[in-house]
Amino acid sequence: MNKQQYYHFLTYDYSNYDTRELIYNKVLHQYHTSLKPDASLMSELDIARGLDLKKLGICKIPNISSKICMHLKNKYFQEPIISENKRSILPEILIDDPILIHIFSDKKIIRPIQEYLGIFPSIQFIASWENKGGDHPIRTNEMYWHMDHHGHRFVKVFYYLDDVILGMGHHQFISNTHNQSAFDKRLKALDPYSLHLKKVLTKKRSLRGRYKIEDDAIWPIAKDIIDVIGSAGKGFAEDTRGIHRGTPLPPNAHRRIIQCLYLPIPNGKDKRLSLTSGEDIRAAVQKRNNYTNFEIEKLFSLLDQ
Ligand SMILES: O=C(O)CCC(=O)C(=O)O
Ligand SMILES: [Fe+2]
Repeated sequence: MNKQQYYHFLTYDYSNYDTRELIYNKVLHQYHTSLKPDASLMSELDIARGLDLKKLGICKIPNISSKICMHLKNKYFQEPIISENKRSILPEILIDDPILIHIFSDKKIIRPIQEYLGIFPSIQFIASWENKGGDHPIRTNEMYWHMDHHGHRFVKVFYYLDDVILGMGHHQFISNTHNQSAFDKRLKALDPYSLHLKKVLTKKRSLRGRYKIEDDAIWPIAKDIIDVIGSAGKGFAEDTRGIHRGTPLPPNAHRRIIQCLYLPIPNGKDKRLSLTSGEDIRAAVQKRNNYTNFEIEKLFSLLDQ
């Protein structure tokens, strides 16, 4: 396998989970041992959150303040969105924002993710967008049940910038669908009623963005849906290899959000950015979080290539 085929295998291949897991662990061994999770550097809460990620695929993280949310909304979402249903800010712009870098480099997020991934994470990109409800509900692709493909294991951290109550574009995640091996076993145990769901998932795994899962197909596992609601500043971390979606918004409702993707190892797929503010921001993040040189290097390694 060349490098590209190998990345593709880890990111998209559903046929052999065990081989994926084996390769993943082999690659982790190539990193410096100090980047592995170390209980002495973690609070009990960090460890518990890492375990939630492992078990459920989602965990709580500390919220950001409403003042910061207001600042970010004023900075990036001044212009009202009129005709579109979704507006995104360019990742190239966001990656240059020291406030966002500090938010997403905080050890209270990083340590649980490290615990889950088995290695200190790297930031792949930062994203931010606004969803707006229209008179005729138009659903973006992310408003259908789906899974993301950024590698064998990865984490997205989200912060709502607006208050989000049920039905106002809240995010949903189906717990314990992120680990393919466990999920497949669970689907098997649901037989015979899950036959349709299994067919639908197989189709989604191979056709990905070219196929939309019908909402009702997920009923056999609907009891495990986690609805994420909260005030502006609400944060959560999720392995979005699990089944998730944003929900459609009613007319004129808005939901603004910031998000960061963390990878354990490169995936050869996502765009690379450069951190133009460079050394200063690195030094500030390192100092604030007490990161070692290896850690700070790993945190920003994907951004600078
Ligand atoms: O908008 C949402 O809540 C879902 C977004 C999503 O699917 C993603 O960021 O991967
Ligand atoms: Fe997604």
